[in-house]
Amino acid sequence: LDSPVPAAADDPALRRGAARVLYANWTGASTVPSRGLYPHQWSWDSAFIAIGLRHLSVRRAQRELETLLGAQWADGRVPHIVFNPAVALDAYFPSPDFWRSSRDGAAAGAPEGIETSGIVQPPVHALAAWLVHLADPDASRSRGFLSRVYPALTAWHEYLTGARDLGGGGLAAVLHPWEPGMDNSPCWDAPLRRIEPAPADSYRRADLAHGAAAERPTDLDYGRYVRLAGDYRDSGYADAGTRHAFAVEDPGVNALLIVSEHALGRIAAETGADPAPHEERAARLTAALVERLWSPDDGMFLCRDLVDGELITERSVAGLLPLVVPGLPQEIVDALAGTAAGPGFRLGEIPMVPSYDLTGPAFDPSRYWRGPAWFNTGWLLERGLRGHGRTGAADRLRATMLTSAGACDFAEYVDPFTAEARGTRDFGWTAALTLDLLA
Ligand code: 9WN
Repeated sequence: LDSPVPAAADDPALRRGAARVLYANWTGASTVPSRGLYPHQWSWDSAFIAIGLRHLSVRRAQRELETLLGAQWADGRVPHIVFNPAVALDAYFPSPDFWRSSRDGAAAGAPEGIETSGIVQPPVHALAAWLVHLADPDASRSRGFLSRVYPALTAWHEYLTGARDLGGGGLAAVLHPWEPGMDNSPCWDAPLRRIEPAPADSYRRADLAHGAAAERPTDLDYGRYVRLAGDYRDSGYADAGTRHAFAVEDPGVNALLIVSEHALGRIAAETGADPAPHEERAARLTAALVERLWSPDDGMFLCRDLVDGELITERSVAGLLPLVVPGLPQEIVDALAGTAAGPGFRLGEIPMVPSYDLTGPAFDPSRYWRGPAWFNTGWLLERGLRGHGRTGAADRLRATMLTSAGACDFAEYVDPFTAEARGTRDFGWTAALTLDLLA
């Protein structure tokens, strides 16, 4: 796997196609993941999109992140959706009248005058801000970009490592399957079984108007998503002093937090602040990640269910994402690379890395986060492999991702065996990360 392969040749048509998607999805202050299915701003999408946009317009990439951070709550949380008031309420569910952030989130410091969701998504933002800065440091400095985003990013990480350390072991917990961004991952099947679904007639899904039912979460999943989100809202979006029916420590979320914490250290140094607290926090998080979520028997990280305290035995791509973390013990890096190349994920053998173990009982090559391959996780693995000196494997993955992205019209996700398009097309982060891989 580590034998070098030629890097994919530059492909002007692919570059133009990816740029076209990003221009078409730009709304004036941010980018929608998809014009039809996701017509608002999403948190981790915007971070990945900024990483691609920096190759088209550094100014736009900065704006993308600043718009998102403009909707940050006073308690530090960055909401997973920032709603566009010009979009019809029934275009996406759950809509602003479900979350009621400016009213029900007031105690947690939701902003007035902007409607958002009340949950979060993985913290890719500080990494994105740093990469946007690197694209043109002079332009970044002349606008004071990093100085302006640094306090918001610091407050965001303090929220995750403070209010969200619900397990008390030093990791950030997620409270809803939408928070880790991998909505219907088989990892959530067991924790979700405890949740009474909301009545089917109490809400209306909007996603099925834009996507095949066989490629989306089920109605039973949605009933549970709605119950959990509604209960969180009804608690005033309180993290402490309330019993959470769903609370999980996810290795993907925490790996991204660590990488972003390292980026925050770089941002601190660049803006004249002290990087040491960030490097120390990154080190503490890394130790906690290994201590709480590493499974030597599986050769990968697992999720921990904080309701029963146990590790969840399902193996998803989230458990490989800590490969992006610098400074992991070498035997863990070796084991992760071995697991990625093994029968569960077949890195280097099939075109794309699946979202879930190919040999697992819940594997489905078409249904969302239960098997299809996604470009953001592929991009992270590519970066992780490269960062740990596994250049041949990284080059190979990069080449197959680029071939797949063009052939699938920048699909949201693809069948991992055939790279056939699944989900929506002209998807923001697929286009953005293609541009980044081409750069
Ligand atoms: C719920 C926007 C988002 C991504 C998530 C992906 C999907 C939303 C949905 O779309 O989730 O947040 O309606 O299915 O799972 O990762 O951020 O692209």
